[in-house]
Amino acid sequence: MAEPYYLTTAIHYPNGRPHIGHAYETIAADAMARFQRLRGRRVRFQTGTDEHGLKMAQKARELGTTPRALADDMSGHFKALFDKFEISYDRFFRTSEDAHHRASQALWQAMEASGDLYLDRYEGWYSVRDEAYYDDSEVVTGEGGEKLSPQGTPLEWTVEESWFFRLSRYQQPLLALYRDRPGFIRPESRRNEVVRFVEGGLRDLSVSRTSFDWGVKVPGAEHHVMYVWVDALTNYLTGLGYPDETDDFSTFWPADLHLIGKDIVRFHAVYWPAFLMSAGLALPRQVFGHGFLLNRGLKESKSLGNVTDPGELADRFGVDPLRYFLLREFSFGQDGSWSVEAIVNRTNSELSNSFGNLAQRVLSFIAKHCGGRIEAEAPVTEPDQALRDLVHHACAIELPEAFEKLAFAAGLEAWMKAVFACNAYVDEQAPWALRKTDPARMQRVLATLCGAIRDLSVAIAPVTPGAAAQLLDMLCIAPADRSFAALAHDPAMGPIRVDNPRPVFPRLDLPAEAAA
Ligand code: ME8
Repeated sequence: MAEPYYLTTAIHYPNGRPHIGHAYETIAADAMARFQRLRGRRVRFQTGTDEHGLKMAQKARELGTTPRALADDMSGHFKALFDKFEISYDRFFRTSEDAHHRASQALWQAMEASGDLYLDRYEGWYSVRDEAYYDDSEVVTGEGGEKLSPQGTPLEWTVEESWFFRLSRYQQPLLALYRDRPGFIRPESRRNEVVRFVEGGLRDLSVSRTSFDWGVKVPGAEHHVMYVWVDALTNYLTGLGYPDETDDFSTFWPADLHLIGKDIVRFHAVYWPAFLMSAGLALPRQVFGHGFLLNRGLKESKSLGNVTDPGELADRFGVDPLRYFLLREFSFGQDGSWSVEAIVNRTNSELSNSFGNLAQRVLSFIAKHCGGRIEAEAPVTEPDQALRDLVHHACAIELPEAFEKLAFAAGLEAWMKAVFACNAYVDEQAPWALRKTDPARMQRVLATLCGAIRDLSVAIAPVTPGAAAQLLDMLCIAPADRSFAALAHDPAMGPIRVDNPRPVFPRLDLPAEAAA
């Protein structure tokens, strides 16, 4: 039985349309999900929308609609975007689903049964934008004297009756967790931040609100709704059928990976494991906090007029090039700055001119001059073997090792080096010239290249699924042979057939506004 692998993205606030940061995170998670499937694992991949809380309630009021109508509308935009980007989720989760209310209440009751919930009064700062509480020590004073969070979001002084979670009890268990499982929080810099935060002491956490009702009702105290992060985090359990003892739950919990942005690491690496310990549930294996995307170095915002619709970028540049760009250009744990020039340059130099051109030249030559068939009988020479070894090492070893650590850019760099090596081999072996002088050797060279293109296509499939599938179709590779295990078995490939070759990575033009 294949080893299970459960990964999740954050669930996104549908208080507006999706932005490029949402696309970035979900594309990375999708690449990981596809990668694990190609490694033979039984993958469960969940994404979705986080629909409760004050932020949603306020936005709906501002728009003169209800939170539910806003969530229905915007959640649809997220789903449509993810479908456009070929996100292979198994479950698109919405926290307004009835089953989720029941699951959140079950988790609550489990924490209550452990003696970790008590009723008191909350007095302190709250940021609606972050849906987060801040300690006095974290508050910053703005230029006009206004109180701000460390992220610069506005704070309101909040006083209300509230249920509290005994987070303070979990300081030592959490520190032990970080110590005993050093891979629990990644990358290292985020782990260090969390350890410092927890070492500084933990205060009990306010986990319910009474001033609005758009949320999950607290069992037995129905004028309270749960703090939105309590129900939001529970989504990872509800999607598997919790609290029922389902097969999905026993197969896939604990999650292998929660993939999230750096701004919400505290919720996933401090609150979430504490809730789970309290409820007696197993802890996820890893929380990875990726970096933020900036638009030419700036945060996107309505006031700057630089908000980009990721769907529009996909229409202009193509889904596969955009996915490749986002994972290749930036080191995944760190922030990155993108621009249309960078997308065009990266696509043209690596996908169009290098990989796409290699595949197109080789496959169309075989179609045109060899009747679409190759039976390489000439012996394998040293340069052929060297190329095979290099490509195989990059595709079957270096890229997988890097992807396993979410080092997508490093994995793709190894892949790109193999593409360059193929192009150098074409130049050196000059198969087009061999057609007249040594046709048997020509067949061997073309066969070597087809084997390389097959390996390169399988390895890149998690990142550019559409183009990779087209190339593998053109090479007539059976679906069962499109996996990392197949690469290990057959570095040479048997008789080769090429069907209907066509370019898969057209060159992009710099858009007029960028060229200007
Ligand atoms: O935080 N670049 O939702 P969200 C990269 N509902 N990633 C970014 C980004 C950017 N510019 N901006 C945001 C929430 N993100 C909660 C999560 S999970 C139980 C609840 C990332 O819509 C952000 O870090 O504000 C988060 O991982 C995800 O997008 C959703 O952000």
